[in-house]
Amino acid sequence: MEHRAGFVNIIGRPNVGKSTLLNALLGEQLSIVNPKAQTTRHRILGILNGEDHQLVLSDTPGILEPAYKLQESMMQAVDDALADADVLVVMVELGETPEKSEDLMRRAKRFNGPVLVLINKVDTGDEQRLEEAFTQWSSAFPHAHVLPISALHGLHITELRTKLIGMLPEHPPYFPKEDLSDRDMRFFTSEIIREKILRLYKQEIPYSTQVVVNSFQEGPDLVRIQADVVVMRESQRGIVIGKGGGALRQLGTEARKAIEKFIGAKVFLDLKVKVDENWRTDERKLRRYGYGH
Ligand SMILES: Nc1nc2c(ncn2[C@@H]2O[C@H](COP(=O)(O)OP(=O)(O)OP(=O)(O)O)[C@@H](O)[C@H]2O)c(=O)[nH]1
Ligand SMILES: [Mg+2]
Repeated sequence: MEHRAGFVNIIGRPNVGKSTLLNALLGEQLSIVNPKAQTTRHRILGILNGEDHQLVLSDTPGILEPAYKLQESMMQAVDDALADADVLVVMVELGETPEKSEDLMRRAKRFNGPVLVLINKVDTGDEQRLEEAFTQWSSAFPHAHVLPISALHGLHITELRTKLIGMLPEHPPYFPKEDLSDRDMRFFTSEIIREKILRLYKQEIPYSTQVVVNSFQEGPDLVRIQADVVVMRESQRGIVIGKGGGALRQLGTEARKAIEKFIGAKVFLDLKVKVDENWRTDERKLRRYGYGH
């Protein structure tokens, strides 16, 4: 039997819906999604397995002009995804123009293989805006297929999945067929906690925070997890903990519930807040936290 397999890597500006698309194609809430920009910090693989195909999707951080080391490592993750893609998915949102998306265009133009441009969030506009976007993106990428979708509402996702599988080269599977991702439970646990931080805290806190899962012990009827919320400064520690520990308690409760839902088991979550001075600007610290190569 002919078997198709390959890497379909999604790139785009922050917040356009890349992680939402990965989840929609997989039918699983694998990658965290949030209305705030710069939610995704790593390249995350989501693997869609069928009897005669293996579609390896990559979610990537949103493309930006890096201002500090963490963001540089995020852009390295994007460049890695450009290097090994069989198919490149360029995701834009309705209202975005090629002129304003220079960094995205520059990267996408470097890629030599087949490109699919997805205009996401079409639910937010009307026919006319969609037509304008279609014209602009088709002329920016004359050799690409341009497809309007809504990742959030599942519009054209089934067709897209079929189309992507059809674009894969003939190849044996890259990963065991039961794998869903290259990441483990510890990683997803830390991401779920980070998503709650994005949701519960304002301003610079989510961007100054890193989550480290130190232990993940599966017992017969309970998973015991200890994790550190790492901030950059003492003042941020106070904010994360909140008056009388209230904010941290809320974070703990919400994160625990979300982790329980993800892993399908009862969880005991112990969260501690630690300060690691300027962790996001220090290359050695970043590497220790799993960023970069
Ligand atoms: N209206 C609408 N909102 C969407 C759609 N797709 C995604 N969103 C919303 O857009 C926001 C950002 O979605 P994400 O999937 O986190 O975007 P991203 O591109 O992964 O963002 P970064 O990881 O920060 O680069 C979330 O609030 C989503 O619910 C869509 O089709 N329509
Ligand atoms: Mg994302």
